Amino acid sequence: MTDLSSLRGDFPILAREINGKPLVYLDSAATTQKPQSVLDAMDRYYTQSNANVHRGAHTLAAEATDLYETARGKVARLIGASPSQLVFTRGTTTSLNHVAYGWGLNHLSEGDKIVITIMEHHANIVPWQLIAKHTGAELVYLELNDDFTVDTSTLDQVFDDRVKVVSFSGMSNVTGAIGPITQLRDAARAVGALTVLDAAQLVPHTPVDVDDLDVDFLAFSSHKMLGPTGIGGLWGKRERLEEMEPTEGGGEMINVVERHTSTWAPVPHKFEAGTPPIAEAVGFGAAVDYLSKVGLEAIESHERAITGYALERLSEVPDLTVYGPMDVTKRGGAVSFALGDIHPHDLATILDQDGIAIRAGHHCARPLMKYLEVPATARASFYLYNTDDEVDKLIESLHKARDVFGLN
Ligand code: 7TS
Repeated sequence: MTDLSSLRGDFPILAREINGKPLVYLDSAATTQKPQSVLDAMDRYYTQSNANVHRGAHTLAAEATDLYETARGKVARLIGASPSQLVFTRGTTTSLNHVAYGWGLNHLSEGDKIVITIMEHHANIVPWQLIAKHTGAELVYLELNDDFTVDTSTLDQVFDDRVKVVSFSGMSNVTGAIGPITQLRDAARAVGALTVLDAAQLVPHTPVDVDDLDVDFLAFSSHKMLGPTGIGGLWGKRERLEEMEPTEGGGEMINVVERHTSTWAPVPHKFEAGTPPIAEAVGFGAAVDYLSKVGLEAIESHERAITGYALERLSEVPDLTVYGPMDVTKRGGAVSFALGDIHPHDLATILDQDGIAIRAGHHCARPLMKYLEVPATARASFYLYNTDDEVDKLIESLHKARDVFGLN
């Protein structure tokens, strides 16, 4: 395993105590903690260079614009993309809504099919439900295999020339299962459909190159990859972004505005109406610098090792069920589980007394919960700053919970 323990000191919050115990932060699938370099970059921006971007000729405006566009370049480079195809959005949710409303609304009609999977986050379900309602297109789900990976045995039945868009997660935020990206992309392409990849849990954890992925759109969030909230990315193939309508109108996104008509600024600005999140972009750029310095390969290898260790230790806990692949090559570091009949919220509360932060609930994936026939799960999720020692503390606390709830 790549030893990344020395970098814990870069994250000030990890020195915190919760309920008199050292914080064990196992909720990075929800949002990650931020290194000092990200906090400093944002602070520096506000103390030294704050101004609005793309307007005005004064020095600060030029500096702010330069910092904003430099950040775009950094984020684009991380995914092997051209900055001119990288739109800054509020995050994955907004990115997927841009695609649904900007592309789907104008390209789908009655009889068309939108294919998604049952393991999607609500951000990749609800926008498509709305577009299906607007256009008369049908929303079709792919289901799961026994090991929680997407069942691709039905592709021949589902994929016909009515399928126009296939939108799916690169990695489930609940089960950790990695999506069958190549298979779904090829099946989509064979029927002339486009592919939209929800990469919220992929870009932070594994090297991503848009040329290799060869999907049409890719959506991700800064706050899940050490950056601030309020910003994320939407990458798209050039022709797709060109044919996509803007979903928000206003300043920054126009070329010429007449009384009754307007023309658009070139992509990506066409999709960035209004004053953008400038300090957030700067922080996002600093987060990318940090991730690049550590290396996505090293991060992936560290997470795979710690997830493998966690799965091994969890399987020693009586009455514990893991909802997700047990094979670490088929999954990432979000590990959902149930402990006997203890409600996940009660479990999370007990663990919090030991300073351990896990998430409990439906994880914005209610259709998946229904499919798994559970109301909720407990979820521990790992990132580059987590250690085996923290896994041991989680296991110890789970044994304690068994005592408290009389499972022993
Ligand atoms: N898609 C996936 C796979 C996600 O995990 C999330 C957020 C989103 C989309 C939405 O991202 P946002 O940044 O726009 O909110 N997932 C979670 C989670 O698992 N717990 O809290 C947020």
